[in-house]
Amino acid sequence: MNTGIDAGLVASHNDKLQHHLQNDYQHLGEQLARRHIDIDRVRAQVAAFGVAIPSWGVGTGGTRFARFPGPGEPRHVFDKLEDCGVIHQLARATPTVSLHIPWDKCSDWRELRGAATALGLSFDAMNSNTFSDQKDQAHSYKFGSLTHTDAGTRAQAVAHNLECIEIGRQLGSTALTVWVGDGSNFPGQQHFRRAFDRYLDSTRQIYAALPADWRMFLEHKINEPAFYSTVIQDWGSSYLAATALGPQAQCLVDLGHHAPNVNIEMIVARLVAAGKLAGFHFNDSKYGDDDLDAGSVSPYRLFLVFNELVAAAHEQVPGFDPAYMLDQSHNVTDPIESLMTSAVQVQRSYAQALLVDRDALDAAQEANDAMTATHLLKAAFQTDVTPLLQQVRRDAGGAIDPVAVYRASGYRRQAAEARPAVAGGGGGIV
Ligand SMILES: [Mn+2]
Repeated sequence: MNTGIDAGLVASHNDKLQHHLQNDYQHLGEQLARRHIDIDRVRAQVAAFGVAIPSWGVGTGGTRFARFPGPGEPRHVFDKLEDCGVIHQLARATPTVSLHIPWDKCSDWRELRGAATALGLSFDAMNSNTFSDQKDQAHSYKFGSLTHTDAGTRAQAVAHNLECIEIGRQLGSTALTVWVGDGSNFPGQQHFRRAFDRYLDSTRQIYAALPADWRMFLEHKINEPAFYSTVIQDWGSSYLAATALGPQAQCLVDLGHHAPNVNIEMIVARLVAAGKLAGFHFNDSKYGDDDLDAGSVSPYRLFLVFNELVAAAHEQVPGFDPAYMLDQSHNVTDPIESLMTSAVQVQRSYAQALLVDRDALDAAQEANDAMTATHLLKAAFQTDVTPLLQQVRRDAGGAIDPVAVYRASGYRRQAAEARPAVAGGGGGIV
């Protein structure tokens, strides 16, 4: 088993950058002190922040046109864990991994849990898959799964979700994420109300099997693979379903699953207020797809989402406890580099949102001073918190410049030698 990046290499890279980091951190500290912000307090909050890696993210992704595999792709879940270990070792922001079943099935879950522990990792939400058919499956999901018109197909999809809970229990997970691709491609193809009722009937059976300390995350998506209608197409349908199911069911927001120009931060605020925000799948989008790296196109939107989250924590909204996960497909980059960069981008947005002067913003809102209010947000967003993030990584034993150390390590080249390409490997996107 690969044991990650040589600690000596990390240290020698850090040593070279330490002088600059010290100066930059001190300068940022002075800037923040003028704004009555204690940089060390922010540093401690950012250090406690983590975002989960999706196991499927460490393989090269693709589109419905083609997939161009990269060298050294993980062949199975143990390889995926190794890559997740490297991401966390260098960037120190991703202590958990989210598995997808059956993609990540293995013969010994105890061994897998042990391997994760050895890498300093634990398991986040379990993800079920009823959007593609598996080998030897009795019923096809071509026309749906949990909402299929055929009771046998629905029962098969329910049973798969129950299996995911059982596997997750063995791994120490405490959440199940359910996303279905169910929907229709033609007007008239599906009876909208009946399909939703079938969804509720199926998810009630899954909900009933949840351990008491588990949550069920319902993930909505406006389209794809169904291109005319999807059964859980937006936060409204997701909220209706989560409310019908009960308190352990909440709504997961994937940033790429909305119509263009939708105000996602406002959806977040609504779900926070309703006590129904499960958490996030972070990614970015430009034309409606969700495959771009988090914050690569719209970092301000990501900041505005975190502004709502930090405000909710600041105001101590009861039950506020969102789960954070990346969910993106890496088609042209080394997935490890993309995931480290994205985790740091999410962490950056969180750090920036911590810099918002909440009292001043409250006052500006009460006074209807739109210009001051928006300036307060921009002042936080435009603060370069890079030295703070670097310091947090350094404190935790990570790399000041994770991508540079990763490239210098030769990890991918070694992985390519150790992992001969297999058919059907790689990643996906949900
Ligand atoms: Mn997702």
